[in-house]
Amino acid sequence: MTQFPKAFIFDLDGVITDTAEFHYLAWKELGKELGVTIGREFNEQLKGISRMDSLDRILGLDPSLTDMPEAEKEQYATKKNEHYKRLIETVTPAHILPGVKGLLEEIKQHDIEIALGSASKNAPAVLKQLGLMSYFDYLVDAAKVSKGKPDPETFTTASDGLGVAYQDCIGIEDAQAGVEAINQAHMFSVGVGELLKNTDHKVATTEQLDFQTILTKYAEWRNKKQ
Ligand code: B16
Ligand code: MG
Repeated sequence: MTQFPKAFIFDLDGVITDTAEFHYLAWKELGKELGVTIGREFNEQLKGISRMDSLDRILGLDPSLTDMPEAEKEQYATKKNEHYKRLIETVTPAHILPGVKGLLEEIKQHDIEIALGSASKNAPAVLKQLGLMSYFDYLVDAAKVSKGKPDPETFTTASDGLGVAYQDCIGIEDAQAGVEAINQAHMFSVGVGELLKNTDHKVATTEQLDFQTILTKYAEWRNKKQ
């Protein structure tokens, strides 16, 4: 029997849109104040990582900053977020990554539910700017979970919110921590990015996210589990 999924859970940054660039610009701006240089290569490490964990990694670049008191860290994190919020005001539907809108349409046409599983507290604002809010049946952002990716909580909270069993869900991620989170939630993992490991299905770019191919691979995965 062909197995159909009941829900898709999308990561935001790197899957639906490339907010990583805005996070990068905002951290870079903060870096100037802290006296640390944040390069593009280093920024790769911050993808999918929470705001505070990202700040900790940045402070780790300069030994004189590593024991900064929590209250001061909060102030810097807030400052970065202020920069970031100003930058995302420029986000429009043109910033949706290629292939994503078509995939969302196809999922909806098949009466499959859609949730967001993002580590960003700004996720609802970004979805609104992109004009995609109406596609989503349930949103999980950092405000709803206590443990970030690679912990499975982001994805299990999404499927619990939709009332769907974990094995009936497909998660889509661009960060290794996110792929691990999906796998640990016992869901089918789709990875966007050639370097990702341990995915159940992998594509190089969002343009290659093909609904029928994902469904076929998912059905094979389910049949193997039985
Ligand atoms: P915020 P995702 C993540 O989004 C970003 O990849 C990561 O760079 C960012 O630090 C994190 O959200 C928190 O974002 O500061 O807006 O709460 O990939 O999980 O959608
Ligand atoms: Mg991501």
